[in-house]
Amino acid sequence: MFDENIATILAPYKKILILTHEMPDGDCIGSALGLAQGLKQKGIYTDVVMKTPIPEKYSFLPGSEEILLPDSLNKQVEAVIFVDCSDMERIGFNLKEFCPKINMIINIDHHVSNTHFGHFNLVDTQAAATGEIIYKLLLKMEAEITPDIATALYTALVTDSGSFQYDNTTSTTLKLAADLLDYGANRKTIKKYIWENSSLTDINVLKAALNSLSFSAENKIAYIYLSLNTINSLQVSDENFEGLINYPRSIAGVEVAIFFKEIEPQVVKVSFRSKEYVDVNQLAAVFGGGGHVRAAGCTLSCSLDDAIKQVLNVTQQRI
Ligand SMILES: [Mn+2]
Repeated sequence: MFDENIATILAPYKKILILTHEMPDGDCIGSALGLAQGLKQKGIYTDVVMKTPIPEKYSFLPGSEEILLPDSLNKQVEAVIFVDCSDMERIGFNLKEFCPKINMIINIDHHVSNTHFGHFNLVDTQAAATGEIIYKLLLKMEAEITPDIATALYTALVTDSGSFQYDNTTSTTLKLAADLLDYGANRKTIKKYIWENSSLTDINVLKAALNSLSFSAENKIAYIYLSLNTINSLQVSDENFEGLINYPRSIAGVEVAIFFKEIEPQVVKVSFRSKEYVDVNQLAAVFGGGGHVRAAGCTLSCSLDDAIKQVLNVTQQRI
């Protein structure tokens, strides 16, 4: 954690980049937009850049229409804030290639696997969402928490905490969420866009995923998988996968839920969730990935069948 005032650190820079991870989720989008609006009040102008367009369900967030793709990056930019990224690779593109002049890196995150890659690192692994850290930072900067900022940060909190159900939810999370409602977070709109907005494709992907549901280790491991063929035939985009892993996770007696997704021939993305005792951050690290104790991921370069075999093997040893 750093005590320096972020506004002072950033004051010499004309334009600052805010970057988040690939396949943006509610936490990184809400955190980035909330931070951008807070900094703007202090005369600090930012470009929020993400590798891919945000999922449609987050399009209600004020400022989301101004999010840029890496192609439109300002090559002269010298300062960058990484939001919700455990390491620099999480942004999904080579920053040095796009912005060779970067000389100030600020890292704001809550992943236990964070590598403290910044010149300044604001990493709080107790925070349920990066949005919690951004909120505290904005208060410290004496930014005004507008209804738009409150909506962005509430979205970050409510999505990364699984609607305040996951173990990362603390009394602080709930207190901050209550504050954000008082500041005018638009809870009804958030609810409508995020949880009452499934497309037919979402449901077809869910059908295919549930069709694959399998068990291991006396039903303590439950997993689902989607092959590249299935994904192509359903014309799926990244956002259709969100939340699928909660189905195997929700089954009584299951400790570890795993979702295998073949994204290219010989490339399989794996997501892990655990309930009580298996540290899936360590589990994902075996395959070069990471994340949180109860939620993590990794990517394997092999066939879907091989990925399932290898990952189940390692998981079984930890059950
Ligand atoms: Mn997060």
